[in-house]
Amino acid sequence: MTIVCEDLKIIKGIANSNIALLKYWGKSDVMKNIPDMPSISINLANLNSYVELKTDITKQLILNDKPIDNHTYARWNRVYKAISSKELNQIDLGINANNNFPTSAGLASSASGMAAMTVALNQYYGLNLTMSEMSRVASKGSASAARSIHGGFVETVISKGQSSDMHAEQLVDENYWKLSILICVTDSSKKKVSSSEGMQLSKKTSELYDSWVRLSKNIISDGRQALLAKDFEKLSFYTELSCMCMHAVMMTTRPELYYWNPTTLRIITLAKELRKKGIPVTFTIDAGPQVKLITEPDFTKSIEDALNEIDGIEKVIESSIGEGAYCESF
Ligand code: 2P0
Repeated sequence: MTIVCEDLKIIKGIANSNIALLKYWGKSDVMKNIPDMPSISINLANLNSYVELKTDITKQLILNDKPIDNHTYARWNRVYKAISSKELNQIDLGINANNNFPTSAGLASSASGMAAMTVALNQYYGLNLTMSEMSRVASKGSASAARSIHGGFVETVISKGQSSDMHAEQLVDENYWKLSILICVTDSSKKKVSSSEGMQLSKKTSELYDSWVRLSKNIISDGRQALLAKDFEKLSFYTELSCMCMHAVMMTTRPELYYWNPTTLRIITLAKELRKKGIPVTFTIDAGPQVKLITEPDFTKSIEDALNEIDGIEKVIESSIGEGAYCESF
């Protein structure tokens, strides 16, 4: 394998987190990380992961200033192996990863982290992979990471059968539709049940799972149409339908997965009240109690003012739709 960057001391991969407007929950192949249904996401410009590859140290694997745990090692190993065909314990580099937002709290830190690592390793090994190929590699670390390689509005592509695989493609870029996202953090502590674990439980035990798989395919095609037509009202409908169906599956999982807290529900109620007053706003919630409000930029300020009246919000992170993952070297 050619290493073109031997003279460099640090290669830094930078990638943004993403949120699915139209979600997936559940996998057809856990080992290969292949979802049971597609998803459509937006890239979040202000939620960033940085993965530095340090060529002057070896085998130091750090996430947010601490050595990585076994769970993170397994994720990183899958990405490293997909790029280098070697195990991570054979690495001749140091890896130092950081997020500028809470880790494992339902804000897709694994998506941005694995995407950042993929672009950095691609550069270090001089592979010149296309964005689609890097998306396929990133998916080995986390299915949602396939989406964080691209900027703008992104859809996953799943191929089934013997050589089953997944990657994501950009639908339209970040300039297609200027939307503003308000991420309302209601509890930044680490979630008790990880997405990977939760999805497997849901597939095994929720009576709603099969209906969810069928329904989500229609939600994706109708929602995609609304997005491409920039029809905010219709997109809101499908965004919330997707979110609520997914949470119904989570809540009917045994043991049940309640990712919400009382503040989560207060923010949902507020979004509906604001919409009645004519403000274009929709919400989505992932595997955690944070609520993401999506609006048009002119309405950001009035929504922020309304959020100030709600108890229990730790902080609100504002973001626009961001660009795809990239690399810096020095
Ligand atoms: C999504 N989520 O479509 C859904 C909705 C969370 C709720 O993708 O096991 O990071 O690491 O591949 O893909 C989060 O799960 O899980 C996710 P792993 P992934 O955004």
